[in-house]
Amino acid sequence: MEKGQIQTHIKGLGWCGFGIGSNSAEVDVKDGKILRIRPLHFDKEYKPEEMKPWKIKARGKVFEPTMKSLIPPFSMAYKKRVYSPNRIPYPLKRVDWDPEGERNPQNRGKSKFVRISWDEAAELIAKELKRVQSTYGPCSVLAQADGHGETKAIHGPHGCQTGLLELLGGYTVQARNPDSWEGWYWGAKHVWGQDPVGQGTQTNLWKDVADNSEILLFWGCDPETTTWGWSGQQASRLCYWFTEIGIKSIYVCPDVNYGAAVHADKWIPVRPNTDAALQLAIAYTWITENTYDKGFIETHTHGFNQFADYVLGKEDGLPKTPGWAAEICGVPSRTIKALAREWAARATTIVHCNGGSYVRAAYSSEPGRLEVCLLAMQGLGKPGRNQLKMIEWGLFNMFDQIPHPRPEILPNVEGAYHGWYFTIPKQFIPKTLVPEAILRDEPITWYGTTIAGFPREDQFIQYKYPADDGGSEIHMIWSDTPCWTTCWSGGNNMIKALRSPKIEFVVIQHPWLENDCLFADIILPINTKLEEQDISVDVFSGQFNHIFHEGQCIEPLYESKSDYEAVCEVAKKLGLYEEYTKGKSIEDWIKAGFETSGVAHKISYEEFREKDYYMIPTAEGWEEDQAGFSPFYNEPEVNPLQTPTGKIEFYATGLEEFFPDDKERQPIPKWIPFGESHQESLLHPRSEKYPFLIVSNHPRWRVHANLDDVTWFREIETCKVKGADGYMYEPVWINPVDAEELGIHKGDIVKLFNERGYVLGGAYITERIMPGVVYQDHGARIDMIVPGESDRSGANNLICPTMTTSKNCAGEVTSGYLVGVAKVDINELKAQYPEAFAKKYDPNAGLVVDSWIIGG
Ligand SMILES: Nc1nc2c(c(=O)[nH]1)N[C@H]1C(S)=C(S)[C@@H](COP(=O)(O)OP(=O)(O)OC[C@H]3O[C@@H](n4cnc5c(=O)[nH]c(N)nc54)[C@H](O)[C@@H]3O)O[C@H]1N2
Ligand SMILES: Nc1nc2c(c(=O)[nH]1)N[C@H]1C(S)=C(S)[C@@H](COP(=O)(O)OP(=O)(O)OC[C@H]3O[C@@H](n4cnc5c(=O)[nH]c(N)nc54)[C@H](O)[C@@H]3O)O[C@H]1N2
Ligand SMILES: [Mo]
Repeated sequence: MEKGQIQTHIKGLGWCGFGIGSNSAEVDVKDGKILRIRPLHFDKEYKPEEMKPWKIKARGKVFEPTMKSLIPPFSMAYKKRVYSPNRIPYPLKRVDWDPEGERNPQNRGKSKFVRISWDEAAELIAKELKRVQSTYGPCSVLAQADGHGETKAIHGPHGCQTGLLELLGGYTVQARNPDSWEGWYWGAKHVWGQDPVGQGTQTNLWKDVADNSEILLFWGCDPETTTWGWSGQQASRLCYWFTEIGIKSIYVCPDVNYGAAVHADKWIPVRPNTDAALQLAIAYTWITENTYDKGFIETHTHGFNQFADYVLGKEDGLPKTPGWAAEICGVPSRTIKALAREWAARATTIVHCNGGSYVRAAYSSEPGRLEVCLLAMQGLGKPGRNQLKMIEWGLFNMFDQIPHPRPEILPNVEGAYHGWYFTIPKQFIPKTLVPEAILRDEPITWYGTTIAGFPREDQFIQYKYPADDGGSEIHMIWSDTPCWTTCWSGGNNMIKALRSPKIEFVVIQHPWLENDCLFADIILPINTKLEEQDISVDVFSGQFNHIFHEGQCIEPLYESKSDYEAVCEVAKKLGLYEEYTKGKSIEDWIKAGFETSGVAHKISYEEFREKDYYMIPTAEGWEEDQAGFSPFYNEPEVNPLQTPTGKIEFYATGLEEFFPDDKERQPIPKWIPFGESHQESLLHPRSEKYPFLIVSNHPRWRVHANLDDVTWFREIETCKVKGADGYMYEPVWINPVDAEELGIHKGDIVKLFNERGYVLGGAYITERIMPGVVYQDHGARIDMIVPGESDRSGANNLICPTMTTSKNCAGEVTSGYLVGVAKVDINELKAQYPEAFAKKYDPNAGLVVDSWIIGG
């Protein structure tokens, strides 16, 4: 390569992970440095007639894919993450962790790290693995190996260690919760038998909506934000087009989110996690005004009468009128009635990305299943009346059901993939229950594997930790997903667990020094995908399915290696290198990935490598596939649902059979403001002390824990608010009415608090958030003031409820809970905790690595 010459590589850049969810991009490299990242022009190597682009024609207009990839906007800034000053440069060991002497678990998150060599790190890990497994049994090692991240196949991003642990005789896995869709999983699944939104029946819905819908209800949906790191810009284009062809967009959410700001014809503000009351009042209006589909209820549903009795107040003496709901949810009763009437009169489809925070709040099973009940009351599957998913087209088993035209081939990279596969070894712990499992001395139990895609019946099976035959307590953690603290429910509790003396060794592999990494004993420096060669597919972006080879753009930075290579180092020390790698080189793995991808009969490997990508043409006749639930709508007997009755169950027969006494998830969906598990409602006396409901959305300027240190974003005022002390605080949106009452001004440093601790933020005063509600995105890099108690960066998951969705539902609760809000005197805090505030800080990148490395 001559100096000054530009070299270009295709890379899949998205953050879903698992080797899918990539949006193909091109990376220009000059003199060994990344120059820029830009879309891939599909027509560089393929002619449109080879790709057979689909076209949706409706109301005199046409919607079709573009000839370039619609990459997520975050991708374009990714070089800032690659070159972040927070990259972990070399292997590190916690200074006061001595495997031969004092381990000082209580100092995790407090003490600093020293540099060690790869050789020493791998040797220490191998030794500890052998010691822990021979002392306590194979299951005593917990693999935290789930999570989203860079879309890698050969190199990770999550679960490379599980392959090696299997060779060592077993491990415990942290089972990935159905995080994105808890409410659908624990609730709706018992009504329509299928997994969450979009994982059911989604065939040809874009076409159905374009042809038949008159109203789109964006219910807890922000199609402009949740696509920025995910499926790219197609959702945005589609929303503009739906407006262009005359479909009305109504947004139901506590904030004028970024989608509402540009697409909404109407915004209906609703208080966080009060959707169930609003939904019940809509049902009430339809029942009392006789505007629901009685024929459909008769032939397609089960248990409507019991539901109607509850709605009308015959069961509990409390009719769920619009007036009743208005008090609870903040939507005026006239608006509720108007919404109900419009919905009944005009073909309405509900649009989600994954459902918004109310499917991840206390008792989220209830609004989740109430939505399906409402859809059923208007004839689910009738033309224009469906539930439409706006991201992740093509995830998991949705492949046949994606709303863009039926693909001819669904390419995959299974043959090259090294990550965890959503299978469970002998012992597992749901992610939400990991702190409890560590902190409690007695065994714990729960229902269901908690893994997305598992059948409804699995929720009736009770599991246990430590598992009965061959299980054991965990004593070591090996994580490649070090963001439990800032992404899950009750992070402060996880901090306590990570400091437990039961956990003798914590090894973490990660590219950046952040979040749970600070609690490790050994840290391995991982590189980004731009530093490695790989193979990837795009089945996700709603354009064309395609598969591509990913070239190595730059040399690995510092001493970093890929997740896979890092595990290889440990495997070598254990004498398992050949077995772990199956004797294959990276080139061999790429070939294996190609050969099993499903396209090998279409293009030779040589041609694939020469062109670097293969575009899969759209299947002929895709328009004929029936839309969404219309097969069920048209012939319910021929196409039954996977519920016990095969019908939509207003009265869930499975719940009646297995949990007859569960007050928090009864056979009929209910409005549950508070109960045994949660008291997170304005109707509960706790709200006197903590009078605000917090909305903690998926971050506009991050993907969860990813990207918090991207310089280009941090200068945007909804990304960070610069405090008077120069620190970049995570914004807290406060309505002007509340701000005045609290004496808070724009830019003030504030704290959000409850019994579980407090986090700071920077006040952003705006009418885009409704009164009584504050909004702070989730996922900020933690910056502890007192570990386990307080945090400066605004990592609000630290203070969200530790209790799961409800007693028998092990889901996360991460939004829509109670907090107090107050202005903070930062100088007072600084005087109180001088050490915490003395850490090295760069406003462009947050806390810097050197503040954690001795001699760094
Ligand atoms: N408050 C609040 N909390 C929520 C939610 C909410 O709505 N509100 N939503 C929930 C939802 S839906 C989800 S999906 C979860 C997300 O939770 P996770 O999926 O756990 O979070 P991520 O930050 O996407 O990714 C996990 C970690 O992987 C790291 N990573 C990325 N690429 C690589 C790699 O190549 N190698 C290694 N070793 N590490 C890598 C990231 O830096 C990050 O630390 O959060 C949940 N938490
Ligand atoms: N930029 C970015 N994009 C992402 C992600 C990310 O972290 N960052 N994460 C990805 C992942 S893993 C997932 S699961 C999806 C999530 O996709 P979603 O579940 O759709 O995302 P959320 O941000 O949780 O919620 C969307 C909107 O719901 C509204 N909302 C919040 N609380 C309530 C409530 O109580 N009631 C009602 N009616 N509305 C409410 C807010 O307006 C919010 O903007 O996004 C994906 N895309
Ligand atoms: Mo998610």
